[in-house]
Amino acid sequence: MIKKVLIANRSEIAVRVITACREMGIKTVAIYSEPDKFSRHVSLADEAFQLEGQPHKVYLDAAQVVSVAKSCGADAVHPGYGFLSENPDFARSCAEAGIKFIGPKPDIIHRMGSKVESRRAMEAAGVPVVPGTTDPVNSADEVKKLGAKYGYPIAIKASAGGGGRGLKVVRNESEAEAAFTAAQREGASYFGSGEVYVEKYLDKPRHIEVQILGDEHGSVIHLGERDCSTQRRHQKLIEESPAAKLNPKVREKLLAASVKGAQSLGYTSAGTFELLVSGDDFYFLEVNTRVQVEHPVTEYVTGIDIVKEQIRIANGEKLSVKQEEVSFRGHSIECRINAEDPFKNFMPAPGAVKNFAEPRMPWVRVDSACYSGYQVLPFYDSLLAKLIVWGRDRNEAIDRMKLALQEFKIEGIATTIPFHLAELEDPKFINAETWTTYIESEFMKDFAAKAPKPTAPSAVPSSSTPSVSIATSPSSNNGHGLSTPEKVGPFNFEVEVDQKTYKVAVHELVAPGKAVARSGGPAKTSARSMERPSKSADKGGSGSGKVKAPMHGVVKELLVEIGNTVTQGQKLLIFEAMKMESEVVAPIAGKVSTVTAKQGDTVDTDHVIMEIAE
Ligand code: MV4
Repeated sequence: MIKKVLIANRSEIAVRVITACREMGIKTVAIYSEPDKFSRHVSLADEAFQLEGQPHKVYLDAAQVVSVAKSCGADAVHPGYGFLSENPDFARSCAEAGIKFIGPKPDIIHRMGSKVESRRAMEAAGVPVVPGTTDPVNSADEVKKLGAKYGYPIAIKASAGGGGRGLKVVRNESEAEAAFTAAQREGASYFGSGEVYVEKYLDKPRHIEVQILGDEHGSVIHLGERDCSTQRRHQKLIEESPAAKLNPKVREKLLAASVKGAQSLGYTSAGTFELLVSGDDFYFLEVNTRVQVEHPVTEYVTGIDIVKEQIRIANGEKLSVKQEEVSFRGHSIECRINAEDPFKNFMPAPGAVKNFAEPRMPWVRVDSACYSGYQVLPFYDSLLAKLIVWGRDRNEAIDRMKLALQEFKIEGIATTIPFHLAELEDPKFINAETWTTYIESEFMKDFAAKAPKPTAPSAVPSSSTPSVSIATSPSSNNGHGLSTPEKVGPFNFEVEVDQKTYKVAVHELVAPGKAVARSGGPAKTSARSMERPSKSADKGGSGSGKVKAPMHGVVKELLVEIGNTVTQGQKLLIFEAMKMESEVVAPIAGKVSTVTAKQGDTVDTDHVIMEIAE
């Protein structure tokens, strides 16, 4: 029996797993990077260990994680999502160390990591796949032949890909060559494999996924579907269950097909079958072998705790329910509250959260590791909180979500709350008529006009009012941030350091009042962090254009080299920060005179990546 779980993750999902473990009487061990020492996942766990290494790399350090798990006596590891969760080698090395990996078997993770392989497996199991190849495609000529066979548009996809990377749409024969090369290159550089395959490209599909649970006794069940069509550049923003306006016959078929697919794999643990739905047709896309960010909407409509099921399954126990005992009730919606500015192209907005007050309402759940005084770090994705509501029907859930968003106070940084409020008023969303590219191709066009205006923050004390932000030490377990009074202090504390006692007065962090953005509009973060990459270049005195890193991040792709002539606004490089890619464009026309970074380099805020001479 599992007695102690190491959570190989951070932030909200680590908190979520810790909660499930505590409920089951299981001890928990957190791991953290140095700057993550104030995260709630650290203070909530029974034990916590700081990992050695760079903040953006430590949670990926399989060897170190296994070694910590061994030395602290953990008998199981929960990987959460992202990081090591779909790394078959990590799952294997846990097993070799005698530690249970809370997830599917390593060979299943490995097989599903290859899209070509998973398509083949699903085709063999009789699950519909998008028309296309189940063998890798090796030349642009082959791509053209397939274009003629299936009819354009077609998609070229990296077999090792996921999310949107390595996906290229080919609309006619003339685009085949470039798309083939680009998909191969992206596959090789992001996923270490240049293997690509071809599918018919579906126009305006919905993205629907099926939650699967399988145990080691051969039972596989589904917990219904989720619609995740509301997303932007492959980042999901709103998810819901059930999928609205889905033909009940189609629903029944796609749920049954996913269960059949999972059974054919001998799938164990929680998993998600991703599908594209177009009219009454559905097609298998990929299997995600982890617990997903959006699992709470399924928990709300079924009442089943997916993380606890994962732990029971890893223990060798049977699923706690049979398929016929799973009942679906009402409707649930999740909004991802990200530290991003929807008024600035969803630019990541790391910084200090000055006030974080969750909505307190029935049928509302907030999954978050955030609290007043929390620092959103630039090294990780920008998910601040998941806001999840339940309603008897979709309309009630939408109304509840709108109120919860209005009541959610996050001050100090920009968030996606204004986006959510606008989207929930959108007729296309209300009528469930959206599709995977709707947000970027249509909704965002006049977003600024329909969004609730973020009010300017009233007198945020900067230099005039001294303020101290206190965060508890990692070893304490006060669960800070669980309930935060709006109006704080000054409170007087006595703090003991090295056997000396100090008197510390803690003042309120943010001036309260109605004028402070209720919906998390941008307050005063550093001007720099709010800038878009396209504006992040200064003009030097002599007319040279300095192209600076907009924040700490990675140069993903250089699109020009020294000596190239560029026009103003031309794309120079792809920059990645907080798991988001953005394009950096030329501030002026001229010649690229210096390039100080190569592809894959990590650079600090304001590092001059290139200079352009007029
Ligand atoms: C597609 C598609 C249309 N036709 N495949 C994007 C990410 C990767 N997981 C698969 N993706 C897509 N594959 C065919 N044959 C459209 C998408 C797609 C998409 C899929 C799921 C969620 C969001 C998406 C956004 C744009 C495109």
